[in-house]
Amino acid sequence: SHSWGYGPQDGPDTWIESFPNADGPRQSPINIIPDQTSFDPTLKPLKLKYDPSNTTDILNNGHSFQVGFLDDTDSSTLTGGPVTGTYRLKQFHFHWGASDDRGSEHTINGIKFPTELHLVHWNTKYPNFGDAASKPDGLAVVGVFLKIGATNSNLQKVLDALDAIKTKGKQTPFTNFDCQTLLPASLDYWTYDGSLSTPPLLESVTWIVLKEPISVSSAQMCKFRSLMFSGDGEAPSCMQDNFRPPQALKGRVVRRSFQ
Ligand code: BO1
Ligand code: ZN
Repeated sequence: SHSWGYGPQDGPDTWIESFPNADGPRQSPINIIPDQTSFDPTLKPLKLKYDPSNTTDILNNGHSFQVGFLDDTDSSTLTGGPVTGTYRLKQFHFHWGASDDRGSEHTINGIKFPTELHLVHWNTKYPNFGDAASKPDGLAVVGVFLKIGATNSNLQKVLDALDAIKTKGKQTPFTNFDCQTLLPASLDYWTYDGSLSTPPLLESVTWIVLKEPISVSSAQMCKFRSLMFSGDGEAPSCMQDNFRPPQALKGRVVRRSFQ
C-alpha cells in the first residue's frame, strides 16, 4: 500500500509498517477509565480564546475535513490547563463512524461516541506547527465528544460547507467561524501525554479530552458520511470509520481536572 488510510489494506493495523512509532510509549487515542484517573488539584483551568476572524478555509484532506486558521499571531490560543506557555490554534477536524454506534477515537469505559472533534494547537516556543509537531511538548489537542441529540445549529454552519469539498483535495474559503460555539458548557477535562492519532503518529501531543459532550443529530451525522475519501476520477469511497482504535496505556497516568 502506498499511502495510509482506514481500509483493510491501509488501515491502523498496517500503519506500523511505515511508521514504527505506531507501537511507541505514548500513542493515541486511549480508552479512558474514569475510575482509574487521578484527580490533580494543581491542574489549572483551561483557557481557550478563539477569534472568528482567523478562520481561513475548509479542506477535504482525504482522511477527514479540516477548518484552517491563520496562526501568525496569538489571537486564537490555548493556555492554562495542563500546559505551560501559549499554544496557537492551527485547525480543527473530526473523526466519525459509518453508523452512530462508533466513530470517536477516545473511548470512555469502552463506550464510543458517533464523532469526536479535535482542536489542534501548537506551542509558540517553536517557530511553526511543522517544527512543533515533532517536539514532546509541541502540540495540544482538545478532544470534544459529540453525542446523538438535538440538531447542533453551530455545527451546521460547518456541515453546510461540506457540499463544496466532497472529494479528496478540494478546498474552499471558510470565514468568520466561532469555535467557541462548539465547546460544551463545562471545560472539565482528562489529560495525558500522547501522539498524533494519524500517521506520522508523532509523540508530541498533550491531549485534553473534555468530559462533557456536545450534541449532534443523526441527520447531521449522515452529512459527515456524504464526504468521500476518494478524489475525483478515483473509485468512490465514502469517508467514514476514519478513527484509530484505542492504544496501549503503557504505564501512563491519565489525570483529571475535576473531583
Ligand atoms: S490528531 O488531532 O491527532 N488526529 C492530528 C493528526 C495529524 C495532524 C494533526 C492532528 N496533522 C498532521 C498533518 C501532517 C503532518 C503531521 C506532522 O501533522 O496532517 O501533514 O505531517 O506535522
Ligand atoms: Zn484527530
